[in-house]
Amino acid sequence: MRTLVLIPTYNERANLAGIVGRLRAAVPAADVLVLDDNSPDGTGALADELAAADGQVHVVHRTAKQGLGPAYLAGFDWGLERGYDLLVEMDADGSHQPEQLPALLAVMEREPAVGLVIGSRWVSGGSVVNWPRYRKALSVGANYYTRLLLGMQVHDATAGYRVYRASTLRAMSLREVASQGYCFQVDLTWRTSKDGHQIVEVPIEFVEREVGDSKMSPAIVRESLYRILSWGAKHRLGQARSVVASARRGTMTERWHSL
Ligand SMILES: Nc1nc2c(ncn2[C@@H]2O[C@H](COP(=O)(O)OP(=O)(O)O)[C@@H](O)[C@H]2O)c(=O)[nH]1
Ligand SMILES: [Mg+2]
Repeated sequence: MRTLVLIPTYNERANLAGIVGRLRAAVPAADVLVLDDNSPDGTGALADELAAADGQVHVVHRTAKQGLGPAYLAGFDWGLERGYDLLVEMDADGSHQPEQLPALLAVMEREPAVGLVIGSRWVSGGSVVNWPRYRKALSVGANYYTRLLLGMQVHDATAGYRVYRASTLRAMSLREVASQGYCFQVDLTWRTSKDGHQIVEVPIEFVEREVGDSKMSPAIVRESLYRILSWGAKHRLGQARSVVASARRGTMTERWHSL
């Protein structure tokens, strides 16, 4: 299956060559697309050099930092237009180990019904290395909050290491996706689940970056809290309405039988 690995970057000059090299060695058949948001540190120029040296590496230059969501949406468009079968999301900072990608891809090869494979930190066998306590709490808390509101049986809905089957993305109204920050991951997991596609979680070891800075910010956390709450409120309200409707139907049936 033709595979495209999407790597969003913002100020990842110190990490990019290493991660692309490891990826090309681990999964030589996969093509790579770097999605750079005009990083001030020159990551885009470095990506151009990598692309010039390797025909399987490509770059999309975006004009400004607009968040992970819009960058990935541009990458999906690029990949779907070119007929890739599998679209992979992977961070540039080494947290997602390219050597673990074959295990994720193997599920797609083996199970045609699966629409999304998530590299999961929070299933048995998954782990996180070198994360400060507050980051671990944030991730565990975000996943608990997501499960409470949306009721999905996914343990790591915020995970950024994942493989989409092209058909999953084609069936989705990607134009409607407004999430900018990391809640983009929950947004697409929720859409995938509502569309009835099977989601499989494969345990991964997530290793915190050693070089460069995280782009996580209070604004990203606020956006997640707000958007997930609004999806959850709508979902739970819908559930409540259908319970009331079926209770009413039950009452009507009882009345009918009592006549
Ligand atoms: N293109 C683009 N990439 C981004 C943006 N924000 C984060 N990234 C990339 O997304 C990946 C994950 O970001 P990171 O800061 O490591 O998040 P963390 O692992 O949650 O701390 C990295 O490859 C970043 O360079 C953005 O606004 N635009
Ligand atoms: Mg990171």
